[in-house]
Amino acid sequence: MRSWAAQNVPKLPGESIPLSLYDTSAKQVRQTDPGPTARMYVCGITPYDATHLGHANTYHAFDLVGRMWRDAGHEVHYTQNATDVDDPLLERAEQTGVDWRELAEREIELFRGDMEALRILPPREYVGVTEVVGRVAELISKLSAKGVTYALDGDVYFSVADAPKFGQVSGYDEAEMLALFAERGGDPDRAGKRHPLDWLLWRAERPGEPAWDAPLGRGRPGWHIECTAIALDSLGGGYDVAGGGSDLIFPHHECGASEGHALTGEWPFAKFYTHAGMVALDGEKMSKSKGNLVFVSRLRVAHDPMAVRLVLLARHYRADWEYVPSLMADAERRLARWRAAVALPAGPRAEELLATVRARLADDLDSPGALSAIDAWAEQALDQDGPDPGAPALVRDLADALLGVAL
Ligand code: 5CA
Ligand code: ZN
Repeated sequence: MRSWAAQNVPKLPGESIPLSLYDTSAKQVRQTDPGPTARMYVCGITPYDATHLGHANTYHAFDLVGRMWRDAGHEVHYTQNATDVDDPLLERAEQTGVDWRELAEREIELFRGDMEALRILPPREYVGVTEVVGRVAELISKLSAKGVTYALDGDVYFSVADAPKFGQVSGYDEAEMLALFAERGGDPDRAGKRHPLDWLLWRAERPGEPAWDAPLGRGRPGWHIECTAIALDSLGGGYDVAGGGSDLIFPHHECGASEGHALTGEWPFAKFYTHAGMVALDGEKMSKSKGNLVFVSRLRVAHDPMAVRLVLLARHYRADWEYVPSLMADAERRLARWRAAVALPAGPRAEELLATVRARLADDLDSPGALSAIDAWAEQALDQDGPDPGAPALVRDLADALLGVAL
């Protein structure tokens, strides 16, 4: 599928710093250690409604990961999916009388525009599930040949009893897993399952639902296997970072990791499982199903998109936070101050600022720390001028390259 347009990323002088990130699976911050090409997969949208600030928070976090790797001289192979066939999309299409393909296409196009406006660098591969159904079916057959699946009325399940590493990504106990499984698309109570946590790999055709021919029988993929298949084919096992919001820790990334393990024999399937916090509105997690949404497409028209980006940067990516309109006003003031400072003919020397911003971001993406450092430089520049005619351009470049903020 077509991705979106990339902006040019300025090259920065001086020494880069290797990126450390929190790994949910290890429950600690560790240094990433990619090869010449860093490999990252981030779970994409289910395109049945417009991009909200919660989505943007997640894609923004992993954009910072890619920017830090680029700064350190790595090529970045970034892959993202779009869940362009799934229950909530089909339900919304049915409710609104729109063809599900049209709905998905329209929302994906809006998402591309939102990502471009926020200057989020595009994935190298942007893959719709409908583009790879045959391949997903093939991998499910491969899992069946390994004896880790079973059929139930034409549907195919992964048997959790055959997933020896299950639980190692989330670290959750069984009670917690059961509760989240039910809440997030699982079917713990379905009669005939061997274990309540067995998860669906292939859903046999139901009347009125889209289906594809496959040796397994006509049907469509379950949720988790789509990301395992796309990541595996695009990046290979043992890739550097699997990302998404914290609502994907379980069951999505847990199940995906076990699928990857069964298919490749490799553990961990991704070296880091990294998760962004949840953005809330009016006390509840922003979600399409609840309808308490702040749409990026509206915010970026009413405000400078760079101020929207600064709202996201002002929070640590792993924090859960609540959106209130005053955050937008704070960000607009900050943006105006920074722009005034870099418009000066000279400023305080900025080499040290660059080192600080790199160090803050290298430390598990401490973007609030990076913003404070730039605030201090801007304040000094505006209050006292500075001797260095090259400083404003350097600050402009570092904000652009490392934070994605165009000043
Ligand atoms: N298509 C699947 C992933 S394969 C999916 O979860 N789609 S989604 O549209 O529901 O979410 C897209 C991304 O945004 C996911 O990474 C999800 O974790 C993240 N996300 C969803 N809601 C929020 C929120 N309120 N705050 C932060 N991130 C969120
Ligand atoms: Zn996913």
